[in-house]
Amino acid sequence: MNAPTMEGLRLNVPAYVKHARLIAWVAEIAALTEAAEVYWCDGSQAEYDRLCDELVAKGTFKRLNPAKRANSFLACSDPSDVARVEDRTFICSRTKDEAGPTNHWMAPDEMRALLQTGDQALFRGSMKGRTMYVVPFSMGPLGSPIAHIGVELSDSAYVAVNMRLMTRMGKGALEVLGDDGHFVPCVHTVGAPLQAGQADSAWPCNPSTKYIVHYPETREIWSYGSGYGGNALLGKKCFALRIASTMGRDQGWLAEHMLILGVTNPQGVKRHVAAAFPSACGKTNFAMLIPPAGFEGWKVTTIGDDIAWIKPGADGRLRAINPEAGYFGVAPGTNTLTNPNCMASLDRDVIFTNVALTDDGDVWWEGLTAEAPAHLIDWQGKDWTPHDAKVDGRKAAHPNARFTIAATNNPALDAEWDNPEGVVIDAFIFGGRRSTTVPLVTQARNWVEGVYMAATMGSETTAAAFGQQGVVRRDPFAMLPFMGYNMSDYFAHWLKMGAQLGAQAPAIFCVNWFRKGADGKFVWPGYGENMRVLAWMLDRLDGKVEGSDNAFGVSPKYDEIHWGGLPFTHAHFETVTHIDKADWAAELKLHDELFAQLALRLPAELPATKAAIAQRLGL
Ligand code: SAT
Ligand code: MN
Repeated sequence: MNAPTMEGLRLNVPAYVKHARLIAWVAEIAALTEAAEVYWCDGSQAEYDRLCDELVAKGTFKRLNPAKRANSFLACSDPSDVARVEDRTFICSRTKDEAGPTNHWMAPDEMRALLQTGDQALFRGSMKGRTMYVVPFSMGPLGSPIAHIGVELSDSAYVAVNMRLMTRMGKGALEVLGDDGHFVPCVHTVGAPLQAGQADSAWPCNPSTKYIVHYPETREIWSYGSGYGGNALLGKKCFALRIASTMGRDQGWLAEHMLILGVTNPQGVKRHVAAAFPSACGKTNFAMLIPPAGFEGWKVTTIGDDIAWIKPGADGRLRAINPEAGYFGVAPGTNTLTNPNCMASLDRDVIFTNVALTDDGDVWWEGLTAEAPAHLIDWQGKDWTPHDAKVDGRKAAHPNARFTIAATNNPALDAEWDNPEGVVIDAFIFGGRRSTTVPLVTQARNWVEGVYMAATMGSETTAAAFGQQGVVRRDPFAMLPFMGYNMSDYFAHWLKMGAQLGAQAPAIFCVNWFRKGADGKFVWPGYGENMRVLAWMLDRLDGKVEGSDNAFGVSPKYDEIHWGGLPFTHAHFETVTHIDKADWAAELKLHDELFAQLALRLPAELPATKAAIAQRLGL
């Protein structure tokens, strides 16, 4: 039953593919899944255009009005398939302890029986009637010493075209792989086999059964039943975070849920920072920030908007690359005020997913314009008018609607974004979405305090994942949904990296753009105005400002922030920076809960840091 039989199936291996192990694996998966056809992606523009045309013909894509948005498409998903499915995500390490208490775990053999080897295994025959696309990709600049190669086998052409925008996909990646290179095998099926003569749906998926599975020891990914985002574009969260985090632990580097940006001052001095925020907390906006009035001559440039791979260089300093080559960003809320660079990036060559369609063949989402168009087709294909929003709050675009674009669309793209050596990281920033408690910005006094801040980070949940929204959950390092191993071991890995870096270690800051006033409204204006906080951090690196010591680190004095052009009073400042003793007493209890959950392998430095904070608060 396990032996792959190749009767009747041609593998269509292109002449340039010489990697015997790769070919054998493709044959094995094609046999297991009973794919009707195998197609090897070369990553060319002609191939992309052809696959997009096919997706239009199938009804998965609508071509947008080229006069409005050249070469762009809209896909609308099945209503059951709109976000990452965290409760269906598994880390199948040898033991449960290695996955840790924050991950779902199943024994590898048990999972393999369920997916691959059992008589009723889900992948058996799962690609019937479908083409299996072989999608080779490089995470990181081709040939970079920080980059790694993956190959995704997927029965979704939507995945293939998205992967071309999101990664360095095709022949180039295979060239790097050579005839014996290591690659991370990624198997993906929408889990909707077609019987002979059965009509396909526009968004095939399995509405009831989904599995997003990682085997950290063998570095494999198996994804079943979803066609959406991080569930299906396996280079992203599955490889670049969950599998790569374990590679980083074993090999002495970091795979982080971080944007990377460059910031250049008017004197031409450039710094780089990497910043971690949970999904849908404005990482893309921060990475594309346009400095506000009062910051003439400053420039912010994007290296990455979601993921960073970071390794110590020969000089002992940390160097980072963006393993991705595109952005899969949240559309709702994006507009010419919140993110002008992003809007410019969306002019052409975009794949939109789950936004609304306008009557003139363009797209719309909540927050794009102050007033909604009089009529739209919503993301579920239904007529929509502003009246619908008033009556029952029905949204035209799904709150987790996305755009996919190549990084090269971004007018603020950093000149070094494709540099195989990466960029030197001067500072790390950690930020959650918190209406209360956490100040606008604080700097950790040392690496251990910084690791504490990152480890205990909390955030209010968003639509990026299935489940209740707006509840605070601990999201250590913004990695909770993306950790490939035991969270406590990950904290220990960070502490060890810091000890090795010594004086070369980047500074660590904690930020919160989301504090609300008594009226329930955000107090800090955010977006481009975040430049003011960024500038204070750079001043700290340069030793230009002393800040003021508090229980939780070092925060700016009011006068240390450049306020020019922004009416932000002392009272406003107090609202977003105030450290309230009662709030913090409650907060530290929540840190305790996290530490209790992670107690088994928790590094002693963390409870010790908590005790020091409690003492400073006089608790
Ligand atoms: O995981 S996705 O790529 O779908 C988006 C996210 O959660 O950041
Ligand atoms: Mn993300």
